[in-house]
Amino acid sequence: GRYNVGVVGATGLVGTMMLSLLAERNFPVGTLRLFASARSAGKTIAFNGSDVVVEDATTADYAGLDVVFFSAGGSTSKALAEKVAAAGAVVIDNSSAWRSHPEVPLVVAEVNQHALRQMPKGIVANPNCTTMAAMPALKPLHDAAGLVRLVASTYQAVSGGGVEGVEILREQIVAGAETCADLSYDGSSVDLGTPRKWSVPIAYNVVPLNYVLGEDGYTEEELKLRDESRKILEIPGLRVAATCVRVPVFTGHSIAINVEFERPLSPETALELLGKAPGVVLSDVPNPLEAAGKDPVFVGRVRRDTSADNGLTLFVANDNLRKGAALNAVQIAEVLISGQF
Ligand code: A2P
Ligand code: 11C
Repeated sequence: GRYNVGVVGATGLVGTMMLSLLAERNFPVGTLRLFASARSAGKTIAFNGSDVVVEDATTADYAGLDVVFFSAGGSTSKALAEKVAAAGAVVIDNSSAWRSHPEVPLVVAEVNQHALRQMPKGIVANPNCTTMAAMPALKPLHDAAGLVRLVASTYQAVSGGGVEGVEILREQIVAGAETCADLSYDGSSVDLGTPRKWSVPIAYNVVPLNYVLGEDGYTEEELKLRDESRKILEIPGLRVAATCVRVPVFTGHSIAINVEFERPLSPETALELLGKAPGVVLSDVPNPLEAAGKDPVFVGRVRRDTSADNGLTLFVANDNLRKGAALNAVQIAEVLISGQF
């Protein structure tokens, strides 16, 4: 059969990627409807050769849709997801709005499809792009040795911050292009303009305070990594400490990961497990340019963490718009329509 599909946030980076992937993966789309803010209502977006008119998400009538993807921020999902589910669609939500709700499964396609068996609200949540990059690699290691502690230091691309994040990095790179080598001696020697979105420039720099603070001095992004990892891997007591850093990369979130297990796990065994893990590709030097535009999580630098008992350290890189967001959402839809989970 064919499915009537909606995309809320269709003008955004993730929404645009969802449309590409629906086409690329030949998802059986019947009618496609696109939604965004009132600012975009009336614009047209091409899909499979025809132009689709963007509707105002707030005032639209959602009747007749089977699957609706949301990627228009947490407040839009909080306001609209239940209404859209009540109109009869399964909602696949890419925002943080529903991830911690006990009646909403939080699903990584390769890791915990079985969680889709219980979705009483008709809403399924897609993890944060940072969490997503780690899960396909950590799951087989956890199954083998019992994960107890995770330390993650991230290198996150600006496209995780949407259209605006990409534009800010581009502007600042261009502003500094001619004279950037002067920064070797003095970090204030090049005028990169007034910082926007982040409190300090992102070009030629790194930003270790990516989001607003939550509890204990951790940012919301860092707490998401903790809470989402616990829920997806089903390890409620998992000890997690994360430092989430924005770096001047356009697409591709990378993470330096240190993990501790209940039982010993050698780097050789870990590599063997990772080599056959779905959604994982081994790489000698996993990096965001390798990952951008590709589906898998690239994993490498696997070695013993000599500072811990039963510890390993590894490095992962993944396209934050594809697997990190749109791809996993489309994969969830594919699993749901297959009925096999
Ligand atoms: P719009 O383009 O009309 O602002 P990104 O994070 O990549 O910038 O994309 C955000 C997406 O969320 C866009 O499609 C944007 O639409 C949409 N969006 C933002 N605010 C709202 C809102 N209040 N209602 C519906 N869609 C929204
Ligand atoms: C970032 N991970 O890179 C964020 C974007 O909870 O879905 C996605 C935020 C979220 O900025």
